[in-house]
Amino acid sequence: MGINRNGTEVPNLQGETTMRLATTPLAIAATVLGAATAQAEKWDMPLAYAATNFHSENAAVFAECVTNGTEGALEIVTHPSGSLFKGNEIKRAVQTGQAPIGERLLSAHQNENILFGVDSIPFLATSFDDSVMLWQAAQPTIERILDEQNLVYLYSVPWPPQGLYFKQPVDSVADMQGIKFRSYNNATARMAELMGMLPVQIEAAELSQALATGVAESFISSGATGYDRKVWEHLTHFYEVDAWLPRNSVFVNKDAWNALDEAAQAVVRECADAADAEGLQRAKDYTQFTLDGLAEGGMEVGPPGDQLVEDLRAVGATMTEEWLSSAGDEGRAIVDAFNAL
Ligand code: PCA
Repeated sequence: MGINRNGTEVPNLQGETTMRLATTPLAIAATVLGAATAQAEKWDMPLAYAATNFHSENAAVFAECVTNGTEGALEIVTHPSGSLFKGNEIKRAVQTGQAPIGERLLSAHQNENILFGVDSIPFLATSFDDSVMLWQAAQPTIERILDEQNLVYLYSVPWPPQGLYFKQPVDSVADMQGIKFRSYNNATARMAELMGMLPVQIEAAELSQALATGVAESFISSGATGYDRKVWEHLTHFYEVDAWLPRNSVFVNKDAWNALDEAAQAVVRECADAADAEGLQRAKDYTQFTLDGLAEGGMEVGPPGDQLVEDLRAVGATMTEEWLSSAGDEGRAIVDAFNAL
């Protein structure tokens, strides 16, 4: 037991009894300070994707960086695969303080603010370099929107380019009619509709099961997610469409952030900047590795045929117009700034 500032006995970590009375201001300060350092903060960090996915591995390194950098005063513990909160629950959980920090695909929240969908405009930014530039143009606005939602933005990492998965060869949009299509955000659902498919929103963590049970027969995603979910067990074709590179962003509940002292905040910022850069490199490294993995699993992996490219461009043009008209001046300004880079 120890003594708190009122002179009453409180338990300490050693379970010892300290009969020192905190009578002088200095002693009180020392006792309070001692209590503050002894009371390490632990942050649970929900993640939606597989533990072996590069986003999750990157987040685990970020968590360790913070834990080590603060000498354990702030310990971050990651919870991958939607084990703490599912992907579609994470943002709300962090906003309301049920979780102090989390990672989420913000483009799935386009219904809250259309600008969250800026990374999922078809064929606008289709390479890692373009993805970085588009985010450079968008990040200040996204940070402001998150701030208005009680969230502090930390870092963001792109997924590899998005391609189409099927269980048969597909040469054009005409070949897709009526297929059940797994979506993960507004853009993927809209794309399915425009291509004559039937969208159903499913978490990546539940993708294998959805394919196994026939709830979904097709989807758009990275080679990474197909690889993570071993989709070669159910599907045969991956077309490298390079439609866009959506992002996962990491953010903190603002009250949890404000409760950290400046030194801890500085450590978190430093680790976040490192995670931003290292995550990008991991995404690049994971791209070819996972495409090779799909092929090794028995899938045909390659570019789409000319007719499919043409059909997808038409769908993309419609979606771009729709996004720009609902995103207004702010959306247009981001796209213009990106195009000017
Ligand atoms: N994987 C995630 C989002 C984008 C991606 O490549 C998913 O399919 O849920």
